[in-house]
Amino acid sequence: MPNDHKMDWWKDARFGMFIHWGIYSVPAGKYVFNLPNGQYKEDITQGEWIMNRCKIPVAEYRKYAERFNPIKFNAEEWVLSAKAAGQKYIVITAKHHDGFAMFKSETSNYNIYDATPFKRDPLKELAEACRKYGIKLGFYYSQAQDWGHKGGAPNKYHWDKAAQDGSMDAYIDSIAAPQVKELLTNYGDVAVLWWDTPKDMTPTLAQKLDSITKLHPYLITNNRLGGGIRGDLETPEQYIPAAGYPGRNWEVCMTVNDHWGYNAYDDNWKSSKELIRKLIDIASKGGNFLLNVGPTAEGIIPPVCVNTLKEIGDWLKINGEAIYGTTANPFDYISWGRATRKGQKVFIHVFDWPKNGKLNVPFANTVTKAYLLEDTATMLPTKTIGTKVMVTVPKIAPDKVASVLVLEFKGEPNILPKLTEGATAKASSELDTTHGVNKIFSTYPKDFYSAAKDQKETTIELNLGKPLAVAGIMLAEPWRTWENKKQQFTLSYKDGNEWKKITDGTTNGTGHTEMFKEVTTQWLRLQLTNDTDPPRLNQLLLYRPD
Ligand code: JFZ
Repeated sequence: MPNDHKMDWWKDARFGMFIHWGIYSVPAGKYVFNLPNGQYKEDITQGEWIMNRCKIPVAEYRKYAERFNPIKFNAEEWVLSAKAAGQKYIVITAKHHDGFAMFKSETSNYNIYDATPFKRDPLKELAEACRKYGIKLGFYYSQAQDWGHKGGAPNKYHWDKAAQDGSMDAYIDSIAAPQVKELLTNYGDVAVLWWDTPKDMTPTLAQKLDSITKLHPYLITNNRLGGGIRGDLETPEQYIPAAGYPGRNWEVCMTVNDHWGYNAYDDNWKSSKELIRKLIDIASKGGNFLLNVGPTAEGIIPPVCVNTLKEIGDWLKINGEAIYGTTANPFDYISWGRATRKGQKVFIHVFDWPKNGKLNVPFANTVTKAYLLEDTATMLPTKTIGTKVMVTVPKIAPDKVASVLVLEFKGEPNILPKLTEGATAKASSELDTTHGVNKIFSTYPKDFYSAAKDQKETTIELNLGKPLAVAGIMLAEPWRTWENKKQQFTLSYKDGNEWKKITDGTTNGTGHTEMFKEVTTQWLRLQLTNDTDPPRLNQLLLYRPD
């Protein structure tokens, strides 16, 4: 019997910690290739995929287990770091693609208890610490890819055939299914099961694992089991969907530097400011943020990461009410910030503080109270002017990263319709009827417009129905970060009979949002060029002047 409320805590939580930890933390990103001429070549770019990317034979890779002894591992410290960051749940790699189990498994002795000098079960200790500090615990399990057991996917890419070739059915029956049962029975309440890379997963194989999870009605699973099983949430990786994921629960997973597993050479750390604003952007679109740490082989979360997480937590200590338990931005896009809602409160997260001390919020409701979360005792003057509420705020921004203004209002948000409401479009070519140009108006993320298959460019003309003031555009695109796609775009408006350029640029294939000097027009033209594929667009949104 589906449990409709199982997602409630998860939706309220908004922010979790992802932990990629395994014996791949021993090489810490470095692999030395011995070359025939006695020379050698060093690669320091690796992480949790080192065994695959460096085609390390199984027997050689297993030696990392003999050197894995994380004596500085302290489960309570990890859980308290998550707590200090304001993260409400933890998802840790119980088994990643290398097939090594980070828990005491009766199913395979290729695990941390039996195959390393550590002789402890870190998942047992983490489960206890999570219960003690009220943090939900979830397990990442690589159900398909397993480079350490015969039959693990991807069969056709095995580089150590003698040790890896075998039946995937047998692998699922003898390794994956029994281990998933162990994880869901030996560690108390498991809140989330995070599958990954469903290579070669057929509906039959997926059913073998899905049937186990069905015995746990409160267990949340993601969309990466395969075999057509959608799970409870979408998992955009390393990017924030431009328009969120209307109609689905979704969770952005992201690294703090450029690696999931520990890489001692990667110090391209994102700042707490950047990460706080990503958390706000994600929450303003109704999503969750699963932010990763990659502990060392000693069992230490890199201090720079702990500090950055602490700074995020310090911001949430003051502004958590504007993130936890909120829903998506009720009104139009705001270029100078973002918005979340909780009932009759709307939280305006201001990134760019107004020099003139005036904030114009695009909704026309009666505001009963306006104040800053930083100083809830001081009421701020407001005035409704047409379709906006103007709030007079202090000259100095209370917070350098994001200052939260709270507006308590009456009624349902009374906002102007989207500029694309009632708009029509025509395109120079379409792939087929299911990828017609009208898909650009669909909010369903899987819908997309595509130009005809032999086209590398397309022109889309928009008729807004009447002259409207336009000052921004959002282009949602269907690709993922690692696909490194890009599209050149030029946006123009019709002035009399002449097309005049508004802006142009290049996207990164995962979406592009840009504000520009406002124009009032009924006709817009978007020219898209794509060097590798027919141009595509999931969605197009236009924004009013702020
Ligand atoms: C996967 C893992 O391979 C990676 O190691 C990490 O655990 C991340 C969270 O998830 O990364 C992916 C997942 C999917 C694709 C590529 C990388 N994909 O769909 O191409």
